[in-house]
Amino acid sequence: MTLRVAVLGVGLMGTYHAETLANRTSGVAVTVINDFSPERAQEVAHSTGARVVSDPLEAIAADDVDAVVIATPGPAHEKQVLACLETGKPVLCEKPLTTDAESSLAIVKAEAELGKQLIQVGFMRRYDHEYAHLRGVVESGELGAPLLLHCAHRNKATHPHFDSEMVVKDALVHEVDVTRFLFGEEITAVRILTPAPVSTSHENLRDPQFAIFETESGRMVDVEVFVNTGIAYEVRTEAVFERGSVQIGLGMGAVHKTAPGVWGGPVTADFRERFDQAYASQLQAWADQSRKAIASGNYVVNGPRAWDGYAAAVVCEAGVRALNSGERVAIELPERASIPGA
Ligand code: ISE
Repeated sequence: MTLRVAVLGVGLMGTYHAETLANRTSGVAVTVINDFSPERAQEVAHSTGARVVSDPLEAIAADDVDAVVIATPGPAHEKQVLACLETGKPVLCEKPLTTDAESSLAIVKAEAELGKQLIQVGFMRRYDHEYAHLRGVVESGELGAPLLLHCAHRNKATHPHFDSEMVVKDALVHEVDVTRFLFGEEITAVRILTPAPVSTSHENLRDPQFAIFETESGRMVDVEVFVNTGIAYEVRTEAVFERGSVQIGLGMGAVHKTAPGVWGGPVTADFRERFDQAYASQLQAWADQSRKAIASGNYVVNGPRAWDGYAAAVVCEAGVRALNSGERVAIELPERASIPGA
């Protein structure tokens, strides 16, 4: 069967997803495009062979739609994800799952009550070969137990309206998920330090920021998030184990030796370039899993689930409190097992 997909929201990410689905994902047809801008929707529909549906809920319910990719702005997610649950359609929702922890938990519970795993959250780093390798090293135990993570997350530039809280909710959220993914445990406290800002910062933007996470077993993670380096897109993670360390994201694919005494290689300009393979693998895995679920009636999500979106929302909310207070903020999640099926 061909999985007929609606893409909601065709800004930067949605357009990239629609094109990846249409041109580089097997077993998929993009049938419906929705966007608040009719011209934009028409443009992407034209290039992907889809039709435009102007109402997002109608797009989700459409007969020629089996599954949905949500790339609309965060505040629209809650209603749209709930509509996917109501119509029983698998959905890949870009982060954030919703904009606050309370509504994310409501979604976790609604999906659990339905008894069908329909929601995957777009934490695409889990599909990046290097992160998957690192998770493999943790799982194999070959270097002993992991103890620490050192992370750097640098963007070349952000929009002028990108503020301090967005550094946490939009950028640091990836390290929240990476920490939970690599260590396989929840984050229990967060602290955010704000060093002297880069001169291009403004009143509402503390940049860079320095976050420290503690996890259930007492492991620690430090993260530098610097979203206006003016240089390039760099995401690095070093895991320190009992018997060694592993570093990823060095961009060491090809090392060039050029001018005398100079060596180096290309650095990626933005996250689409750096994580292109992860985004494409994520969509292919999600499409394969959705086709299988629809054919068998057994709905299972192997990627990050609604619970992962919820846990990230809880940590980010605490992160914003930590940012504003300068204090260590403890985090309490309900027991996942207390919501059977979550
Ligand atoms: C963006 O939304 C992403 O997901 C990128 O991975 C991140 O680096 C960037 O800071 C975010 O704005």
